[in-house]
Amino acid sequence: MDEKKLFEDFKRAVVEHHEFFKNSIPLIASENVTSMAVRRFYLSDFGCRYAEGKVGKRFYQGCQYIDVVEDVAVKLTKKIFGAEHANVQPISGVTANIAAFFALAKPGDKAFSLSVPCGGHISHHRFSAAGIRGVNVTDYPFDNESLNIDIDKTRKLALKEKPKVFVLGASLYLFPHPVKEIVEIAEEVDGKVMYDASHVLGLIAGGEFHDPIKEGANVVTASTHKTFPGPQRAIILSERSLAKKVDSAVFPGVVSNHHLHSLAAYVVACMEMMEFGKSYAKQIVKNAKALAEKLHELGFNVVGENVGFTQSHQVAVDVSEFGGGDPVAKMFERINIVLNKNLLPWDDLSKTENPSGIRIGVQEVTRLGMKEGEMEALAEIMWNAVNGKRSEDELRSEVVELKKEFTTIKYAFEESEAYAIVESFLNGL
Ligand code: DSN
Repeated sequence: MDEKKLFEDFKRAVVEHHEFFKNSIPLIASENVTSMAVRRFYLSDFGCRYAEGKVGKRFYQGCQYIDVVEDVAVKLTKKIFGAEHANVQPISGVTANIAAFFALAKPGDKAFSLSVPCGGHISHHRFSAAGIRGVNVTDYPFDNESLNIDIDKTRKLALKEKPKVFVLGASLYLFPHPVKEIVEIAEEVDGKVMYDASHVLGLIAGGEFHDPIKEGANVVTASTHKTFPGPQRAIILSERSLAKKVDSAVFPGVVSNHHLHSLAAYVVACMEMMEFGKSYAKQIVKNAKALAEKLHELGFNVVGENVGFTQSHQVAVDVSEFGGGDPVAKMFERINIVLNKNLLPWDDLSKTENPSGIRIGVQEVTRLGMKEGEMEALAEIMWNAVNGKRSEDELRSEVVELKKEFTTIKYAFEESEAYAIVESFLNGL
């Protein structure tokens, strides 16, 4: 092994990764950038510590201040989302979903989830969280016109199959799911509704999407780093009656220690969303709509033409006519536009390698300050790219030029303010 070469490769990759993202338009719908204030906490001593168990009931000494941090995280989470109970310990969305399935179902129980082409996340299925709990999953009937769950067919199927868990929320998530209607069906068959809000958590916090808790979901799981611009971890919200089951499914079920530096960072992200969440979420949805409309006007086959394209941070485009999602996503990467290929509701799983679609998320570029004008400019570059109207070198230069003015994080506290803000906030609690 040439260790010197490995180290050189590592150094180069670190530098070039950061250079690439500085000069790129990031459109992966599951990512976001954290503020410098949030990042400051990644480096704190909390990241060197352990805190197994509950606040005030730990298995390690030295947790008295960590207890305060976790208590604040729980209180802010309950306040932002109007939840009776919050568990802030899961270290990822999949971990949260495994815990939720353990809290809500027994091995052999049935669940309804959206198929992956219709937007369901892998953890809603047998090859991940649902399968780990031994839950048997049936796909919801889906309506490709309204791009949503077909309620009448779902009700008929539910009365026959009597699922214990109805999973809502999605990875390809353009329109709010019919939570109230699914809650009614769940009540008829004695099931529970588990809503995976990972993608839209920031939109919910900002009041720009529906509110699954108000609409009756029993458990809400969510990662905290997509439209909610926090560190990479997750939360579970639930009604009070499920609190014990959720908590013991999380610890000792799926976490021991729970990454305390990012827990402290999450508190700062919560405070930022309480301050800036409304305006940030509003601009995200405006940007997604503006991008979808311009892409459509230029000639792209944007998904959802008859239903207004999107109500979230996402836009989906069927790019079959340009060779499919795989070559198109790779071509965009070559010109510094970063997005992913995506199955669409009319694809079957045999198209996983080269699905019909691409998925675009505008939450990160919005956080960097882009508005409707930049969405239009971006759409033009994308159209010229798929039509080969300019060379890739020219298009890359246009991307770099467009990105130049958008390299600092908006809707956020300054790093220099972070400690003072945390202090004043804690005083006010
Ligand atoms: N797979 C991620 C997404 O892009 O939706 C979520 O974990």
